[in-house]
Amino acid sequence: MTTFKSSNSGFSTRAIHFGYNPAENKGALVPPIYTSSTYSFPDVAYGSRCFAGEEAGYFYTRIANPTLALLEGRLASLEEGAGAVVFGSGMGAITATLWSMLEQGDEVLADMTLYGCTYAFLNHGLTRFGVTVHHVDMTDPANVAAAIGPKTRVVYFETPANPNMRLVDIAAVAAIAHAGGAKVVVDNTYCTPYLQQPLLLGADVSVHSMTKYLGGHGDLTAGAAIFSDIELALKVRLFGLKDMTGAVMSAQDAHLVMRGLKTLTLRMDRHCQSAQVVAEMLEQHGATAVVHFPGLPSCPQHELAKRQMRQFGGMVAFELKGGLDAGVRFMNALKLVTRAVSLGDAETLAQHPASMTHSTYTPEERAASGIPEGLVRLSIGLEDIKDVLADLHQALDHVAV
Ligand code: 4LM
Repeated sequence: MTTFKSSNSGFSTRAIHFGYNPAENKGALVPPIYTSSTYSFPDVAYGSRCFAGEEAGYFYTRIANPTLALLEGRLASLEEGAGAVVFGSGMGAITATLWSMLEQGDEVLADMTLYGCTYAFLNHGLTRFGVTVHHVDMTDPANVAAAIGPKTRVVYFETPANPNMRLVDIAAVAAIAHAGGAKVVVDNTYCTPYLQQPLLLGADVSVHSMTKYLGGHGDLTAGAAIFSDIELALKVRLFGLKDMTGAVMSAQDAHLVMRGLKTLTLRMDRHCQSAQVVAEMLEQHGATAVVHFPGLPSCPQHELAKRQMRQFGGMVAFELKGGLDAGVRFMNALKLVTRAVSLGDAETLAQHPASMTHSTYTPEERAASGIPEGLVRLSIGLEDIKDVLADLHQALDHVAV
């Protein structure tokens, strides 16, 4: 693959240019979108060699496509991986990766807090196929050391975790996992490669929902897995993607993600800046009981966040003193801030994890996972901060009456 303006360039430069040379594409500034699902073979022998993996050519888009390959190269470069595979959704990336890494009888050690559908896949999906899943509180790496066993193949976590913003020390947990013979998969969706680089801290795989910040505009669903080991990347492509899930990404969406990547650093800087302002306002407001944001000095993991993240992200979670009832009244009073799931869009979004993104847990499981029923989650967008603050204030006033 062409690595024009490649490895020595800065992050933003690679996000815009990596792997593409207009001179090789009739001068086109924007890479072409290859919509072809299939590819012609000059003769049978060539096609056979492609299928046997002896020839690197394209033959069917569910396995590889030039537009997807450009995005994959760019993502691997941004997170310093050996390779990447893209998918039709974040759940496609997570399921294809784990299907490829696990066999019947294996065990997964997962953090206690995970995005609802990941939790469901682990506990209601993989367990039906002879994989055992244990959850521990990974905010303390000692819990990982205590729970890891000879059958643990994968240690899995999100940091910050969706929705309660708890952090996991990637380097510490990766060292423990590797000493125990397990591989580490980190969901880096909340941070993006710009804010956090799990592979450089020792993780083996970094998974993303590109539906969020990487796409950045709420107009596509996509996922990615970035690998430190190219052999594992190949296995996930040829088994997890091709045979197990078929969760292929569309070339048009790959084009949109690459368009989003061009402004990733600018958008993330703004998301992070505004989220800090919102978190500080909420913490000082009399109606809130607790605010979860790693950029607050009051956050018990603030020092870890400073060490592991470039900035503190665009997500804020909080509980009101009035609990669930107050949270519902607050959300219903919002005018500019949009009541919607998902995150990382230009629009500021508010959602209620217990009844929406984390309704795949039972109430008892939510309680054990540190997800309070009254928790409200905000994805801070790119609007003028004064307008976001004004809307949050008027909704908080509504709760007070
Ligand atoms: C949400 N999240 O939270 P796709 N990993 C993380 C996520 O937050 C999500 C996925 C994977 C939300 C969706 C409704 C940390 C999704 C799954 O939706 O399959 O691209 O990503 O609001």
